[in-house]
Amino acid sequence: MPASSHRSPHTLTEILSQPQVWREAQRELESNPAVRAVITAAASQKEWLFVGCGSSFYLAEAAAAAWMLFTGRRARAVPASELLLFPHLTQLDSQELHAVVISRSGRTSEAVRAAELLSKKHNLPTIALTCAHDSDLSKACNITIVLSSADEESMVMTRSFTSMLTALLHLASSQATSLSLSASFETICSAVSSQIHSWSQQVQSFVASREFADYIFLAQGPFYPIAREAALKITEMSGSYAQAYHTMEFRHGPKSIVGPQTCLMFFLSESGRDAESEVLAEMKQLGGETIAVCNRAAESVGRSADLLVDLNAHAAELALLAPFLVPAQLLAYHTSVKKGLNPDAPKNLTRVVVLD
Ligand code: F1P
Repeated sequence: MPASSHRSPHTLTEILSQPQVWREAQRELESNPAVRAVITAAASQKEWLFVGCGSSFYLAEAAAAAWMLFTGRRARAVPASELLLFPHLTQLDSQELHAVVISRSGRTSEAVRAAELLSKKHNLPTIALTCAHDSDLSKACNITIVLSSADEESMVMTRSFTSMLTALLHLASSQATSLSLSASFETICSAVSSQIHSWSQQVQSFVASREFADYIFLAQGPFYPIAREAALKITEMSGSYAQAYHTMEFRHGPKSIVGPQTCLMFFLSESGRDAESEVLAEMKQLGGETIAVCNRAAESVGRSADLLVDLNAHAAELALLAPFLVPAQLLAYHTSVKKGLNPDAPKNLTRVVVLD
């Protein structure tokens, strides 16, 4: 397929801007007077519900997992549509429940309607997390956190996703007794800033020299929502078929798809790395093309990876969630360009889904 002559002015620029935007968004978060109220609520509320649509739902899933690991409190995530169509499945009757509704635009109809259901019908304290000022979402919530520095022109979510996730991780870590995020934050920003251009070149070369029929993203624990977002990114930007699985689950049937035209991206956690790395080695043996996204990985990981993206930063495990997404965003972008598509204007998509 001829490479496109089109170079997206927005999407790649915004992907590459993430380390700096993470710093700006963090300053914006810290300067928001509403954040103190959120931290106070985080200390008292027993159970948390994170809500979103599309990428913002996978962001909600990552935030819920990290919230439980940081705070020890129950946290879960649902797509806004489930709240609207099957509210009883979400068990909203707990008065100890605190909700966070996530929406880059603050205009997604399902997200706004879910916020209204939570705050007005169920009288639950509801926080809006968005990149837009004066949104319909903020009108439906008690507290609003805006990260306008993380907003983007691109149709798909890239830096808005990682910046809002980082903000939620910081709020969660304010409750943590043992785990700390602040010590890792600047280390992560510096490590990504110094490597992101090299990653982009390595991913572009990897994509240029191969033909893939399908894409598999594998992760465990709090990294699994990152795998789900990665699969959505390459589907949105390049119209490619992609699936996400829990790494160990992939052996139980789905691995039958693996062959030379299968691209498998592994997000290696620290907690489960040994078991996850065994799956990586097995899929390499089966003939798949493998990308390992990791941090300070053992040499054996490098031997099983056709492309190794090692952050190589002294950082807490949960601080890796946002930076691990960057190589997947770059894979999606370079695949789209190679297929002659325009990542800034993906087929069939609108920036916001507004329903009648
Ligand atoms: C949610 C969303 C995006 C998706 C596309 C359409 O937007 O579903 O996740 O990539 O842009 O909208 P938002 O509620 O976060 O603004």
